[in-house]
Amino acid sequence: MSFVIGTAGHIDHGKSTLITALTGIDPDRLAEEKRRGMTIDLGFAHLRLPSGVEVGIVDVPGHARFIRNMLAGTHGLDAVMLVIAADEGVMPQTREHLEIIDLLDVRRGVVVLSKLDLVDAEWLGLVTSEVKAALKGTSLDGAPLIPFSAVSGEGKGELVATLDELLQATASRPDLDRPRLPIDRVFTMSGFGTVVTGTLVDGSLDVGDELEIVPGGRVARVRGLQQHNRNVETASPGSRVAANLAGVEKDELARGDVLARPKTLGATRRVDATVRVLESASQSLAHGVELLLHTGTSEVGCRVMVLDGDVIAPGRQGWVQLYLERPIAAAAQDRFILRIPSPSATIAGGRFVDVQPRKHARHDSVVRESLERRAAGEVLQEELRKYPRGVTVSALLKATLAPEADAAALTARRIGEWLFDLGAWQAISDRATMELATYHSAHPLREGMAREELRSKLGVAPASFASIVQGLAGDGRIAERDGSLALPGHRVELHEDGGSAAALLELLGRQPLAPPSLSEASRQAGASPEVLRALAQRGDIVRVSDDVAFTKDAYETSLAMVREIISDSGSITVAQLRDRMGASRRPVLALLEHLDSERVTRRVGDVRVLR
Ligand SMILES: Nc1nc2c(ncn2[C@@H]2O[C@H](COP(=O)(O)OP(=O)(O)O)[C@@H](O)[C@H]2O)c(=O)[nH]1
Ligand SMILES: [Mg+2]
Repeated sequence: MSFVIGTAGHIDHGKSTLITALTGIDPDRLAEEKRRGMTIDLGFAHLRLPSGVEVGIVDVPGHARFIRNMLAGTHGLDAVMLVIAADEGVMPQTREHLEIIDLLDVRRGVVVLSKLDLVDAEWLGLVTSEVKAALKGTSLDGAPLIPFSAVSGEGKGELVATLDELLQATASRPDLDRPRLPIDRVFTMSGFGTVVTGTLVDGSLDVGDELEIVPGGRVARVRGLQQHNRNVETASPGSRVAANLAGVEKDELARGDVLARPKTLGATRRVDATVRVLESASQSLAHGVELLLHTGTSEVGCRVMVLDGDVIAPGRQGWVQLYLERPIAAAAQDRFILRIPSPSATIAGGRFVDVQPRKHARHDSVVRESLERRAAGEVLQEELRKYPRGVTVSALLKATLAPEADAAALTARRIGEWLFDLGAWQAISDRATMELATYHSAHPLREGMAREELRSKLGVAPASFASIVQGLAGDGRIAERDGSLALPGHRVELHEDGGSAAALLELLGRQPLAPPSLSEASRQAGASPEVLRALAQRGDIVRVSDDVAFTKDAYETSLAMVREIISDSGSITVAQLRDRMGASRRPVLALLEHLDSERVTRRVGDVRVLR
């Protein structure tokens, strides 16, 4: 089992020192950090707790100016160590980090009262009550408070034991078989090439995996993996991971990009979200305001559309649609923070509910109800509703990170890889029935509508149409006939033709084995091409060429003659058949060529034999 914990707290309160005390690793790795004695960017360390639990540790900067780095470090935390110097007590970034932890819903943590060596018992008592008050109502309310001194080492044993206990009671990160590695660091290592690090969630990675960089779509291969400086073949969710990537240069990657299996994670410029505005916010969250969105390890400018009302007041919750300046990788349920760029301050945070939403009208109760159903857990079912023309399983899963099993449990019409919301399927079925009925009444002599015509009438994509036809046929709503589509009850009715069909059959039947030219006979009978097609489809006539047709009986008779002659004399010539049928050369030749193309006979020089 492995977990990731992070630090939080005001600058100079002893976060980095605490990590060194726990792990022997100095998380301040940059030269500038060493020189200035302060954390600027994320630092990393690791620890094995007495129970054997492996812990990756992310150290964050406390300085207000580097809060964006702090936010990148809070992604994927199982627990947090909020460090508060006992001599200073609760300071501005103590509160801000606590608010961020609360908005991101990090529910487990310990509060370390550091620099114990600098205070007396009485002062410690005062600070303790101040800290407890600050935690009230946050996700760390009731978290253990552990006094600690990096100078004397006091409290270290208790802290380690408390962390161990806390993590042993923590469920390991879910493995959804949909690995996501939001990148927090990119560098090159000589002899290895491009290396990225991050906190892995939602699935495991293996050496050799092909991964897509979202957004952007570049594909890279995992050449090597490390966890806590050890080479591993597989990295599991809930761990700090360094991945050596082949096929991508350092400058093609950046913090905020996410590695995922190809085509399993989407990029988006619009999200629907539920958001809570901080009680302490200096202003309401107003419709139209431009803010900074932080999610995963990414940061992007966004504009807020408040869906209900004009503002969301401090302390209140509401629905928003966020328009992002550029696409980011995101999935439903991901947490995020909204910050005012200047003067820099956290204002709100929440959870994405839909990462591929339509543009919404404001104050629309239908939109709100759909979002509420999503927030209540019906994510996939709601997602499906967005596709009135159906969606493939993989496309549906992509926006939600839901596992394949959830797709199987949907209330939906499923045909192969295509899923249809039941209401949408009903609408498609009704539309198809209506279009075919209209077509049949306009063309009573036609067997059915061309497939492509029905597809365009339904307005569905070519990719889904075969599945739709299959589904409609399976439901008994349509029938496929000779490549055209019809209502199952449709019959070509020749009484609609004003008697021309009967007249034509009569003309062809006068001298059945020596039929007149079809164009001439049709003209005389007044039979339209429709009528000819209908007669042929019904099998009343057999057209052997454009201008030659036999009645059904005459065709069968002449076919029998052909077989007979060939079986008597081994082959047949045009002249032999012409004499036998008593016809002119023209229909006889057309008949034999038709039989060649029907693969009944085969031409050999001047004669024909049976195939
Ligand atoms: N006396 C005392 N000083 C400490 C303790 N922990 C950290 N410090 C000092 O406080 C300063 C800031 O510590 P640092 O770990 O960089 O704080 P951070 O900004 O929260 O990471 C450094 O000079 C440390 O040596 C402690 O327990 N006791
Ligand atoms: Mg530090």
